Amino acid sequence: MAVDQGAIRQGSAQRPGARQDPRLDWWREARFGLFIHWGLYAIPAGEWKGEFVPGIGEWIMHRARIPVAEYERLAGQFNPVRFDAAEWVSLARRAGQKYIVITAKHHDGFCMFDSRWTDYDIVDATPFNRDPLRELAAECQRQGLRLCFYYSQTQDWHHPDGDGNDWDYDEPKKDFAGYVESYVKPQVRELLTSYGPIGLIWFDTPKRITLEQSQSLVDLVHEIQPACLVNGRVGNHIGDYASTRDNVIPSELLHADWETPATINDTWGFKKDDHNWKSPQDLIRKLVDIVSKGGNYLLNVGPTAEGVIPQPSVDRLRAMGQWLEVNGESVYGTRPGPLQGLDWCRTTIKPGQLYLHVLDWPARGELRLPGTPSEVTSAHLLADPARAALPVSRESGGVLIKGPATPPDAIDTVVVLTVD
Ligand code: FHN
Repeated sequence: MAVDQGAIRQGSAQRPGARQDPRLDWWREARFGLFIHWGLYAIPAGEWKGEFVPGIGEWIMHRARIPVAEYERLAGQFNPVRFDAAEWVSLARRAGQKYIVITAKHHDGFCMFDSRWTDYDIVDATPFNRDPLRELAAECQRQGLRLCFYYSQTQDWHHPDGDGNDWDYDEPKKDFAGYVESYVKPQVRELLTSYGPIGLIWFDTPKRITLEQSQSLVDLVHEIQPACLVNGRVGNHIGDYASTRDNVIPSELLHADWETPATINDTWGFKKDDHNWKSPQDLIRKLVDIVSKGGNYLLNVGPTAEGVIPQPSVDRLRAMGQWLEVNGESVYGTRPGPLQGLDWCRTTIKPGQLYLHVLDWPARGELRLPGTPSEVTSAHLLADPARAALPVSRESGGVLIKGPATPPDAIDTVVVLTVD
């Protein structure tokens, strides 16, 4: 099937042979990750000088054209004493997420790690004086999750030669190449040498970066940690896998390694006036939809300036974890199933098994499959510990499975079909 180019923004996943790369095995198995956007922007939380600033929270410096000297002062107030790495990692683990991607440096340029290349970081510039990435690295090791870093390689509204700030600095006078060589690369090296094994580096908004610069970042990452993946937003259609546009789920199966980065409400960084939370049903179905098309779901939380993940996010992640606790077998390590494009169901597969995700339970529990490429030898509900067999019969052009009359799971009932 043709790749939905419209949905994919950056990445090389269509590269011939890419699917054979075993470095991606853990990521293909994982299917579900936690994205964390956390930085100084959590202090204004969408409000500047008494005005609510429209748009996503972490863009407040740009949207409100806040001068560097003024924005910098937020660092003196940043003291997230309620931050608890063990709690965050445990939340992700209980949600069924297998990796965490946290903002080491977002577009505002503030470093959430102890960098020796700047004092504009959480250890040197805040009363908090702790390195949360170090604490998360230790907890991820302890609890068995992979830690990954988001790093804004092109936009840096604080650095005089970074891209994007035209209210403090004169864009044409910037030495962007110098910024990449003498700031971005040393920091990427720092991130890959100070925190143990890193699952992936998540670059973003490549904008003006050249192919040579993108390639040199990929090479640098692979030179220091060969197993570390690089997402496609490093720019210029390279990297180990592709990301769709934010919150976009492709309309059809993609023969590629890809992910959807997504929000639970409408912002990435914490915003006190964003209460537009997606329901657990919506989120679980989005996860299943993505996995059935071969992708990963990287779902975001935006902690507060105190270091607390908002309760509505916690509640939703817990609900997802409860569903995955029962149905995870039909998600982790699966590939897209043969039945695509049906409104009422999604399919995923493992060798010898086809998982039918029924979103819209049919009348009388009669599940009619319009034809599968293999012979169905038995069926049972994944949530049924007794694995009681459901009657399976052939009918013209397809298969009929007789399930319970009422939907066992209103969100997604998974029927396991054993196939030849
Ligand atoms: O500009 C960023 C945005 O703040 C956020 O980090 C998202 C996450 O995918 N990426 C960029 C916009 O696509």
